[in-house]
Amino acid sequence: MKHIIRPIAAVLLFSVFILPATAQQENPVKNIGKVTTVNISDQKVNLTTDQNAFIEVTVYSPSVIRVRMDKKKLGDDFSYAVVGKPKQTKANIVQNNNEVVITTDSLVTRINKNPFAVAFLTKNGRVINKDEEGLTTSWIGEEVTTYKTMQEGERFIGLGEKTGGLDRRGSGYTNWNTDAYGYTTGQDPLYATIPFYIGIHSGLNYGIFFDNTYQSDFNFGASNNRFSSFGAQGGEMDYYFIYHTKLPDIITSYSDITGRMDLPPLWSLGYQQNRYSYYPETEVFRIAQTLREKKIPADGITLDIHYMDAYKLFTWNTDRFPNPMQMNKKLKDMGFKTTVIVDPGIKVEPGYGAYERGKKADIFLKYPDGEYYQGQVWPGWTHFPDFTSEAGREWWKDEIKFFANTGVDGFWNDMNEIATWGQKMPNNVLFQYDGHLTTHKEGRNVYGLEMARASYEGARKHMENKRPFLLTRAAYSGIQRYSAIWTGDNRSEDSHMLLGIRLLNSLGVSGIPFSAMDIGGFTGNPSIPLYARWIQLGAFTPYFRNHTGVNTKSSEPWAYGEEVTEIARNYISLRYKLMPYIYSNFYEATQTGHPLMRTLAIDYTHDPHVYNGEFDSQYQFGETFLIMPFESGKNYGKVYFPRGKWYDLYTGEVKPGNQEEIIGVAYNKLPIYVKESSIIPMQSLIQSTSEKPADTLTVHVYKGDVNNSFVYYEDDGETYDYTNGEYFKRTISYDPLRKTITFDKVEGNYNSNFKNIKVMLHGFDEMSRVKLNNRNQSLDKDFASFIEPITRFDPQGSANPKIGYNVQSIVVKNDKDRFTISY
Ligand code: NBV
Repeated sequence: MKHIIRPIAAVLLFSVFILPATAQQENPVKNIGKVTTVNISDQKVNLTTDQNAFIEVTVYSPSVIRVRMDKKKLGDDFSYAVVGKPKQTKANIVQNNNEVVITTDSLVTRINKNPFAVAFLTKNGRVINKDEEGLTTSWIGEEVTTYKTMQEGERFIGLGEKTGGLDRRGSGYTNWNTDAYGYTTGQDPLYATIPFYIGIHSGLNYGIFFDNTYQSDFNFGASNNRFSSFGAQGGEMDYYFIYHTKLPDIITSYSDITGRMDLPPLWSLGYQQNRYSYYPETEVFRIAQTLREKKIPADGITLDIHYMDAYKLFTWNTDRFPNPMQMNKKLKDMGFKTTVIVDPGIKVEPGYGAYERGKKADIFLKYPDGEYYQGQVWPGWTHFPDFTSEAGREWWKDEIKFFANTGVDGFWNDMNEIATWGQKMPNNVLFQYDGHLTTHKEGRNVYGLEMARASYEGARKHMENKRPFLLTRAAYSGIQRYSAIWTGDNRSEDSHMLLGIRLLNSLGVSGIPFSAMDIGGFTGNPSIPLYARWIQLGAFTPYFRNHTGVNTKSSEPWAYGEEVTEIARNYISLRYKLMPYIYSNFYEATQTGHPLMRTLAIDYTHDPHVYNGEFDSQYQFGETFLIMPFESGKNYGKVYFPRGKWYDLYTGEVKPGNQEEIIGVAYNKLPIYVKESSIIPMQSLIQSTSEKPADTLTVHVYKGDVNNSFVYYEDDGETYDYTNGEYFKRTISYDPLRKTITFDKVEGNYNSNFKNIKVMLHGFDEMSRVKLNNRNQSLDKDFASFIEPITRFDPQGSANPKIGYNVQSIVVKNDKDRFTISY
């Protein structure tokens, strides 16, 4: 009996004392609630809810809707990322008892009133994306999260510098800029915060940019089968929803909001030789000289922290670099530009100039009691300029003059997460946040962005009409306006080379076209084949820099033996020959935000193969080249050819699209294919971009079944004169139905480097003549060759056949007027 009475008593006790208490307990998750007031004005709807939430939905453009929410009145509309303003847009906004409906030319936004929930639909009623109606938006303390219904088969790409596969479905990510020395291939977070992703399902695609600089978290169905979500530890829920039928247009709209890159200096697209660190000056010259002697084209030398006096910023170690101005001048005469590293930490040392000047200007980060924050990094205890204050940035801009005065052309912003020897930085450090005083919790993720901004603006201020080059490790959305980004301290491993490709591809879909990884790996030493493969791939990354850590083997292209030297020379040379193509693609990035490294998801969004882990590191370099990044040491491997036709770069052999294939992979050749109908402008080999190429531009045209066009762009590559019309731009188009290749009339006042254009025809039938503007012209026999044979495979030297194949060509004048070649 006793054992029955006991449980009954327990149940009674539970219901009397515990249950009512439970029922009265407040729900720790505070939901946004049901709409109580609606205010419609022009392109905007303001709402409040019974839970005292304030909401604002703004039509930014026909394809972009911004949603802001807070559990108090919305604050000042301030963002470090956003530069785009709402465009005057025709929007029809109506309401009834249950909902508010906003209709634009491209989508329908339905705001449900009870509970508040948003759904975005196509004009014919298909759900693109909608709030999870049970969860919608809620707060746990200060943490705010919006939950979206997981759509059938939904995939997620983007979010910037995030490890893992291309498709992020099933994973969760955190944004908290972190010094991730020697990170693993699955580590998260890394250095940069780009809270923008693209959702893809059932033939639809959309983007979401969540503009909040607190630590943010994204869940794409990680450990849950109900929703995708995004949220932050504090601040407003503030997101931009972007819908376009074509994925590249989503990237363009995102870059309308957060800005696009400026044209980079041409030299920054050449090969850059780095190490931690080249010193003294004689060593720098040895490297520069050897690159020239070995005929390995190069444009940049980078100086890492050892150029400074005891790691003190804005100083030179004069034993190692007695006359930096003279050195930089000499390097320039050899065709090299100098980039220096800049760290944010200023050594606390009475008498040290930058420290004294910083104190005087009172621009360092402070604790709430007014004392300067000190963190430990290279020079020992240091203060950090507050780049989130106008005064801090102005101070830095003046300091930058120190380098500009010695002929430095590039500024490499390191350790700006902020890195303090891998230690946690205290949260009570205050950030000015430009008039919105806040703590480390909100300031950290934009520190790198604002440091890059100050460096960029400083360089612009002191370099007159010359374009500076900027590189940064930490970042937030919008970084593309100021700087290129590199993926920090990777490892010399095959998996890191492939991860690096995916990181750069992901940065590319996230609005950052100018990116890099340390070629060869930063920690450890690559094997010979790995180094060879990596340098080949490096030639097809936007910023091409070879870099390695402090205690590692030398990583110059000749450090891995004669054969690798030849491989490196081949691919670096190919990059230089491709410069007109690459530069034109950068021009495209400045206009549309489209990246150079294009994951196949950009152009083949709804082809499931693209997301298959076997193929998800494949990418296009520009829209033309299909690059197959293989691990080193593989003799064959499986690749996927998306729809269309693909030409083998080396043999001209055509591969049909829409199929998987096992291909042979040679150690000395990176598998590269050219898309049908491609138009590729190339120039003669030069050893640095300061050298003028020969006066004929070669334009390769590959026969295909689809129309294609390419915007060719040229300017001085150095100044801002292009903003005054000093450029040379024309569209080149290929029409297979009409059988024409047309060079449009040139726009701009710049005189091209090229007097002639040689058009090389790939895959076309043998023809005896073509017509140039209706006049017959005969064709020449020609040989298309992109790389040289390697000695090992060519012991007899020139006796061995060159790598390439026969084509036909025609040379025409580079006339500024429109002209057509028809066949
Ligand atoms: O300045 C030294 C290194 C630099 O070479 C590297 O590229 C950065 O990511 N820097 C980090 C400082 C810390 C190295 C352990």
